[in-house]
Amino acid sequence: MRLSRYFLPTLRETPKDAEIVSHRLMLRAGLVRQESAGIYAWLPLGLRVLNRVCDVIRAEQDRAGAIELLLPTIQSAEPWRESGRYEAYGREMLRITDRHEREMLYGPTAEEVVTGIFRASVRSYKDLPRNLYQISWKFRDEVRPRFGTMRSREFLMKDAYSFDVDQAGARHAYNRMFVAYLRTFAGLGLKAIPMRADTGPIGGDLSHEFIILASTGESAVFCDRAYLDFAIPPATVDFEDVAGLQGLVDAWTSHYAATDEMHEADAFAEVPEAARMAARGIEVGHIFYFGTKYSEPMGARVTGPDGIERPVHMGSYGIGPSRLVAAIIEASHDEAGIIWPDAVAPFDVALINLRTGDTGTDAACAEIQAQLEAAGLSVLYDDRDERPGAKFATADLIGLPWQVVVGPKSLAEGKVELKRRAGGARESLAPVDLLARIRRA
Ligand code: 5CA
Repeated sequence: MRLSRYFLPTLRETPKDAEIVSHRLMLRAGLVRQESAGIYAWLPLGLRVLNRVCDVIRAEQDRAGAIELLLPTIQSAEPWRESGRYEAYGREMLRITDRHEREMLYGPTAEEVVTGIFRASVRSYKDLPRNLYQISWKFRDEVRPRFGTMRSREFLMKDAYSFDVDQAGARHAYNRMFVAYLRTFAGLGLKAIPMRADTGPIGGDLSHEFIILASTGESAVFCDRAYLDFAIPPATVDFEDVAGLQGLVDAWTSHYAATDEMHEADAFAEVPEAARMAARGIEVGHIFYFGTKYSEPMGARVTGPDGIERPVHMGSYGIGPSRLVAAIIEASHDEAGIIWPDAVAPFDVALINLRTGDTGTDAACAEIQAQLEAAGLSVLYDDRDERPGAKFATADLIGLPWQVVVGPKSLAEGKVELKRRAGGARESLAPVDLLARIRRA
């Protein structure tokens, strides 16, 4: 992609009302633009990151056995009345009346819709277990939307819903998602710690929040430092292995870790002092087991192996991709800008032409772009008629993992410069060696 033909409205000034660094950088780097309070447009560069975050989430959901579908964002009030949540949800729910005076709403979550779909088509334990997930926009009329896409009113959510014949099955479903989440956040270059959590309006009695430690996080959290060195389950983990998954979850819940609402000072005091960590964190995922809370009132029942009908056991599992984009920036930036982890970078390489208009430099850049793209790397080629300083600043700001700097002086020696954005290491090498060098990292 040539930058001269792209749409990248970067800002030179630091936006005044943006309180945290990720919000400032998302606006400055042209990832998003605020349309109204807590509502953002995702600009092309931001959308590429958001899509890559969703790709990682999707791959791990699929690996864990969940099945993707897509539910409507505008829902009928009807199933919410059946579950008893229509009144209970309060003013966070955006309520809409259609032209026939029917009560509708913009979904803040989708337990009711998915339970309705399940109820209409599944009758027997033989069709279980199932886990259905979607990645779609939600709306919550937060009293205080803030920190950009970190706490917005409209936000993207991956929400999965599991159905099992009994509690033991539901526990396995919960463990599948627990392990999938560990892999997902690690795949995004983040260290997330599962913490016992309050269940709020979703309900239920078993729940973990996945928290990333960050000084700007909204939640106070308390945990054992040991979690920072825990090994992430490998891609080969067997999601059908009930005991194996339970073992992993037991290990990952064996030390103290709790959010503010669930914190027990006495239990925390038993953690060896050197390992005690009181910090702030960002909630990037939240999983719930709530049994028959929705299936019972909504009549979502299955016949078990004994021929007896019973309400299905459910859980729900959320991740916030639009919040994650901000969280990744909080965890990975410097004074000059964003430092994208390779897995989510909007482009792999920033190709910087130091003398646009110079025939030799232009030709070398075109060749490098073609060579890297043919090998499957994505390249944002800065071919604008700008000073080198401005191009370097843009490249650092938007944080692509690699910068290839091409100018007439080094070209005369048959070389270009390669810079790794993370750490800033530079080396000089022949253009033909670029691909092998980048691949080696
Ligand atoms: N139905 C359940 C799980 S599917 C649910 O709604 N869970 S939740 O309320 O915890 O939200 C799931 C995830 O969505 C959160 O962990 C967070 O990552 C994201 N999220 C929630 N509210 C917001 C918000 N206002 N802005 C951005 N992301 C949010």
